[in-house]
Amino acid sequence: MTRNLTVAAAQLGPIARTDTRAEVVARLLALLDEAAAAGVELVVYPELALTTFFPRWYLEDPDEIRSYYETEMPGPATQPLFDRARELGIGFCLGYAELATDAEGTVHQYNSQILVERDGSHVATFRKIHIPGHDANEAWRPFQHLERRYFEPGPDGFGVWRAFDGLVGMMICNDRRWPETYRVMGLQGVELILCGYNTPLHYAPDPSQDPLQGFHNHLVMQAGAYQNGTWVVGVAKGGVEEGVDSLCESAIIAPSGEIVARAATTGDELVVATCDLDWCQNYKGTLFDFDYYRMPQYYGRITAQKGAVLPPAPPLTEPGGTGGKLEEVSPS
Ligand code: CDT
Repeated sequence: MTRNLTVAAAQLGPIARTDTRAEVVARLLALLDEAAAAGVELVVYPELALTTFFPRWYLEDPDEIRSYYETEMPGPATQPLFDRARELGIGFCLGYAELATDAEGTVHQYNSQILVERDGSHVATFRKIHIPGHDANEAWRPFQHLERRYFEPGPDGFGVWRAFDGLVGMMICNDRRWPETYRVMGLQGVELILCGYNTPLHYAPDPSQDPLQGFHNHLVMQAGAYQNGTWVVGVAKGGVEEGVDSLCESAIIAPSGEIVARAATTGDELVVATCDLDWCQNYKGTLFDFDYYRMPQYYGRITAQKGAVLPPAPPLTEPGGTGGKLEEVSPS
């Protein structure tokens, strides 16, 4: 049995600080047209796909900060994307910075992804949960990663929606590094996880990780896919943007954990794969049959605590003891 869905990761190269929404949307439309010609049914764009990755700067002008957010989706600049996608019968997932006003009138700043069905209907808006980086200006860094200044964690958790004839979930960039992200969706039967990312190649707190960025990116998504029997689509905005080099390597990963399609360039590129959603059952119904094999009675710490709680340390010295060290034995 097969339930095939042809999906595209629509990788983007750099977006300059001066690029207008109209210029960016024209690039999104070009990828959408290419997707239509390839028979794609769902196009996944990256995180914060409408602007440059502004958290790399400590911005102080409120008007400039506000200029990076969308107050409506679609808005005037993004309406052409919604219109063309509906005409073509293609669904899409788009990352953007969102200003959302709640019922009490409080304005929230989220790092969001919208999912739109092939008929143009709104499936869901997901707001990033694991907000990385820092919130204060850290002048020692060659560039900032101020997501914790510009975004608050999404309030809704990791949902899974019936869409595209399957069960679809979303996560954004740093969310992909956390196993709980996938498992919470796995426990809702997820078959396809959509993830946009912006990952600078340089990690200032520990540059020894720089050459491993590509490895870690695929490692976490491949493990999450396999351990939960789901497809994962990871889509980069990468290349050298405003002097900062970011990872590309967008990939579509099968429930086996194998990469079935990946980007070859560091620019705008469409990566296409036909995903058999029924392949998920090979894993969900065997090795990762959660209902049969999981042992949640031993997983309480996962939600009961946040940081690690270490076992008690042995006392350094005990009367007549060695403080845990083996006594030296002199050769006889
Ligand atoms: N955008 C985003 O979430 N990027 C992070 C960088 C972490 S380093 C501050 C990522 O996980 O790729």
